[in-house]
Amino acid sequence: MATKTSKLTANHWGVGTATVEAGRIVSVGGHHGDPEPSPINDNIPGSLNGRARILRPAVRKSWLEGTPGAVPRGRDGFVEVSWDRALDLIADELNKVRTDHGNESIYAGSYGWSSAGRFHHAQSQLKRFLNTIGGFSYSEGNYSYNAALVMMPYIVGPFRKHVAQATRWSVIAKHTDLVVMFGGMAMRNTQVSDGGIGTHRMRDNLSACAEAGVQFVNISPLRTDTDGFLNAEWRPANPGSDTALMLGLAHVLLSEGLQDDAFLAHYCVGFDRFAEYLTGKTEGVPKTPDWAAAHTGWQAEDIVNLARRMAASRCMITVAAGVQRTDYGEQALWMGVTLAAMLGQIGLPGGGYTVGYGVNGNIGNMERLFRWGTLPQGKNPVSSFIPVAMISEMLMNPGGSFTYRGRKHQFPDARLVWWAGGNPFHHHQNLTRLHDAIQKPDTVIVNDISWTAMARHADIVLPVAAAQERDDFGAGKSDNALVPMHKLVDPPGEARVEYEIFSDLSARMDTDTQFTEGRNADAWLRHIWTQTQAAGAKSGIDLPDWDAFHQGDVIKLPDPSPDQVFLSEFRVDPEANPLPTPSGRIEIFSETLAGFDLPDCKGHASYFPPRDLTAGEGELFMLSGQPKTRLHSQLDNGAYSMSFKVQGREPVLIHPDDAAARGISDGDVVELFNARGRCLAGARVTDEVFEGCVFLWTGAWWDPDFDTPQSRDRHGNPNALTHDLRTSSLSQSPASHSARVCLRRFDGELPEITVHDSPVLYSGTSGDA
Ligand SMILES: Nc1nc2c(c(=O)[nH]1)N[C@H]1C(S)=C(S)[C@@H](COP(=O)(O)OP(=O)(O)OC[C@H]3O[C@@H](n4cnc5c(=O)[nH]c(N)nc54)[C@H](O)[C@@H]3O)O[C@H]1N2
Ligand SMILES: Nc1nc2c(c(=O)[nH]1)N[C@H]1C(S)=C(S)[C@@H](COP(=O)(O)OP(=O)(O)OC[C@H]3O[C@@H](n4cnc5c(=O)[nH]c(N)nc54)[C@H](O)[C@@H]3O)O[C@H]1N2
Ligand SMILES: [Mo]
Repeated sequence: MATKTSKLTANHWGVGTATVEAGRIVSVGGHHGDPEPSPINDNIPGSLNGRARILRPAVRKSWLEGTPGAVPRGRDGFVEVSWDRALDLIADELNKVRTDHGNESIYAGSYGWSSAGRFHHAQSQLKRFLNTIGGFSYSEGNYSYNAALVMMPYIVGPFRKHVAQATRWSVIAKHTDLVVMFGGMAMRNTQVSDGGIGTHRMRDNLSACAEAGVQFVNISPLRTDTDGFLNAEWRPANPGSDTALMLGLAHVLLSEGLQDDAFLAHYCVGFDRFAEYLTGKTEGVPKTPDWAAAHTGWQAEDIVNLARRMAASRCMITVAAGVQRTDYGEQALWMGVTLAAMLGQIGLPGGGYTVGYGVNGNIGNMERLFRWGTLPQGKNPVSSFIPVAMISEMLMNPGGSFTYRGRKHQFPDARLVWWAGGNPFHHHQNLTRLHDAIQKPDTVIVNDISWTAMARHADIVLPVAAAQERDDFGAGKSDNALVPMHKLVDPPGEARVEYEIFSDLSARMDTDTQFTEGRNADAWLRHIWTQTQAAGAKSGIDLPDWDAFHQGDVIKLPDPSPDQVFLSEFRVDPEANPLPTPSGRIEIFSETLAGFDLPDCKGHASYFPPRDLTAGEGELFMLSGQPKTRLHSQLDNGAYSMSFKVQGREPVLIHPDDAAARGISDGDVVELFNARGRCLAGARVTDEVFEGCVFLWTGAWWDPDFDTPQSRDRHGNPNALTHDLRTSSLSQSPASHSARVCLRRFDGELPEITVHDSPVLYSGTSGDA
């Protein structure tokens, strides 16, 4: 009989207890110390053992044959080769590009979430390796809250402080009367926290708020952006209209004299300049409730009533990250701060504003006590970079210029692109354009577990071990748990641990001494753990040695500031604790931003209508938020993710009236289309979505049929339809929530999903010669 063992693992969605039988993971359950473990664990066994697993190094056929353009990337088959051959080819390509074009022609921004684990972090491993050979062009920012990262420092201070120092939910339960949520607070998203989460606390903490009688207003196109137990009032507005709605609320406050003049005078600068815009003195249009109603779909009297209610209560305004992932997403952030400043409760317990509740399961619940040990990435001598969401732009315009944070920069000439631990054919917008753009470089290398759409666009594909196939430890960026991660099984086929791959490659590049520093993976783990122990000791925490830790259970540390109130020190004494803005105050008007003279971000919060609205792209708004059933595109072929698909397609939520108008029933396959692309999806007809909006979850592996018009995606990836314009020329952030689409029932012959199988593979020895 096969032996059965049970061991610990860690993922971005939490701690798992895995059962292994006969060398295979058969199930992953929750950990006993977690009140609400994530069912995303159920994706692990099926996906890691799935048909799309990459088992051997592979090289794109036409590229290997020396006719790289014969079949475009993404459509070609692959020849499986030996590790030696694959690594020799990579070493040759690296040397060629360095000699002919310099290291800045290596683009290794390699954005993506990869998997949990302090040491085996794909992107860090790749960057550390490339830094030993002279560096690479990199990317700045992320796809999550980039507009906030760039914008908040100008008006309040660094965004990462906002989330680390977010007012705790326990404080809200005690002090707050009313939480007004732009973009809601989706419980499904709080399954996840970057690097891992030891305890899912959100449901308990929000339940305490509900029990204490805190009222919630959910201003979001999706009712389920708050869970039923909160009894939130659901007040949807047109997507992209949050700034207009907030301006309407601000207009009511000002015209009824409900604003806090003392707060605006002591703690803020520039309210008067903003007020001129609000009242129409500048630009000629007063932002009255009637004006706001026309943009948002609200009734003017509801705007008046909500504004009065907010002024009469201890009120917390929240803006979800999703809201800044829209056209001009910076403005909703700035307007949220402006509105909260007018109410004058910033820095008071349970009042003010927060950006980012719900981005992960820890924000407002927990913060890390000290910095965990980490694999140093070394120094990158190359200074050329792009804002992360300009990938297609960069590939299409080598040497072209772009604006970012008020300055002009130049795109590198990316000849070699290397991705490890991310999937741009999941995360980027307008995928048919990315498909065209990725044809440009000379060489594309991808490390991944499975044959994702990105791996299919590579010239050289390296099969890597998954988190469950290597020893490590998990410790989330904003979490308090240290989790032993066990190698549960061997990697399948010839897949290898990335550290070993880069060690071998660095030997070929003569940089192995720098890359390994004489350590193997086990020695690194012990080294990083020793650093963690030392950091713990400084905070008065005594951690066991590596062996005792790794053989033991999860270690949980306390929240360093369980009564945290965001900006309370500033409120108490703004002279002694100024904000890190030019004025030291909240900048309702920013001279710096005004000085950049940008068309799409002025000196104060301003409303710009979403772009697709005027472009006539389609009659419905398409939202594409994070899926409940997986993390982004990871393990999409696993059991939990698959169990929600409709006839194999990703579900799209459609309002009953929008469905009826198009003869669509629940369970039908539908086609979404616009000027950029099209995809199939499975209809879920529900009144949980605002009329006029459809909601298609992100993360279905892109499965284009190149023989159909616009290379129709068979599976339901929203980025077949989204535009890849950025939020603004200030931050160049992705604006994936702003898309317009058309919708119809699909009555044609249903194509098979092909992306959950491997691409065409030619067996290897010919390529090995
Ligand atoms: N339309 C639309 N698009 C969006 C969003 C949206 O709301 N709407 N959301 C955006 C957001 S917020 C984000 S953060 C991005 C997420 O975008 P990504 O982070 O790129 O998405 P993931 O699916 O997590 O990709 C991680 C990849 O790493 C691989 N992987 C896992 N472990 C390892 C490992 O150890 N080594 C290697 N080499 N690979 C590994 C996985 O198989 C997977 O292919 O998507 C963005 N895209
Ligand atoms: N299960 C699961 N959890 C996750 C992730 C995952 O992939 N799976 N990903 C994690 C990551 S990387 C991130 S960044 C966070 C993202 O966290 P968020 O950015 O908060 O999540 P989203 O789902 O993109 O958006 C939240 C909601 O905003 C609403 N929304 C969209 N546009 C607008 C608008 O214009 N106005 C208003 N008022 N509302 C709007 C949508 O209804 C959407 O449900 O989630 C994290 N959590
Ligand atoms: Mo994200």
